[in-house]
Amino acid sequence: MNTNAITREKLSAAPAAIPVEDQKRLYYFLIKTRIFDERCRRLFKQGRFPGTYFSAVGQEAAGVGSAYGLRPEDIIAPSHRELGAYVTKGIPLVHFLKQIFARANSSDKGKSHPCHYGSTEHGLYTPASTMAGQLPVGAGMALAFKIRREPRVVMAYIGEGGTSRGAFHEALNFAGVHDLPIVFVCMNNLWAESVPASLQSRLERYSDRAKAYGFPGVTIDGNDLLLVYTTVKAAIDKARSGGGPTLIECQTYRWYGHSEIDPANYRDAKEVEEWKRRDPVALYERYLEANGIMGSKERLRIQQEIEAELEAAIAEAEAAPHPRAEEAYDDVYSFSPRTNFPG
Ligand SMILES: Cc1ncc(C[n+]2csc(CCOP(=O)(O)OP(=O)(O)O)c2C)c(N)n1
Repeated sequence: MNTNAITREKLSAAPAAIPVEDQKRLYYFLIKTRIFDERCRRLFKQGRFPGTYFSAVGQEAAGVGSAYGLRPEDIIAPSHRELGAYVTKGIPLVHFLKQIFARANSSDKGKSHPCHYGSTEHGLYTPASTMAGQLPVGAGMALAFKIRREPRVVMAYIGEGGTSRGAFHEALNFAGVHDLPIVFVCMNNLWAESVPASLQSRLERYSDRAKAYGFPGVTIDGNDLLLVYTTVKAAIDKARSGGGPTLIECQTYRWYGHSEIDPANYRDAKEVEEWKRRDPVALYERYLEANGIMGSKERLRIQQEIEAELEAAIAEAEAAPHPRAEEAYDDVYSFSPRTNFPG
């Protein structure tokens, strides 16, 4: 049950319909996500920021490929591990870093979880910690788009663990009944903290959950970047043109613990090794090379460019001021608990 038994080694044959420029751009976002994520893990281990960090290493193709077909005016309603989608939506690295370092000039003024990013400017809805809570809100935003006749789409993410929550089912039911312009992407990485997928559902495929709500569900290899892009893009286009919701399950894997404070010793080392052999980045690099789209020189140049942007972003974020203790209650209550308790 739920073993993510993908045997295919090769990346899906690139549909000729994807222009080479897009295939290169997809690589840029893919490698940018990997470089940034690995660096954040290091920064945490170096004690440069408090709390913890939720890595999405191993899941980059699903994050990047699913978001690449979005337009700037579309909205992402994320769970907690969608870094690839944010980077692809064009959010600058410094934006995340200011939040990670809990600085006063971050979008949450240093008050939220390091990985619960949000950006009104980029159409990123800030998730709460309650699993699946983002889905009814996403459905509500999709309803607003439909009522206002705006050709906008909501991309709502959920882990396979989160599909056990009532809010998941309420949101999908509502989206199905009202034919909402929303795409649900289930990131099935086989583990919800230490709970295996086999203890979340007796279904073989999480996409089958869509059947109960009257719209299509599809399961795909989430480590196949081009397959994720083409599948999700078709669902986005359908949603935008009034065709209603789709649920897409991306089978993938997180390489590290639930967060950086989790040694993940509940997993079999062989399972981890098997998935590392299906590294979505290496898989795509081999594809680019084999098809003469991009060689190692160009890849190195892109990586160096990203490293330079990252260094500057880290320096800027670390130099930013911390919030002052007196500001702790600001924007939290409609009154000031320091001076103005009601009643
Ligand atoms: C209602 C609720 N229960 C438990 C938690 C603690 N929690 C945070 S993430 C997580 C695992 C979620 O698993 P999944 O949805 O599969 O996403 P993944 O972490 O694998 O990306 C849990 C149990 C929570 N935030 N909210």
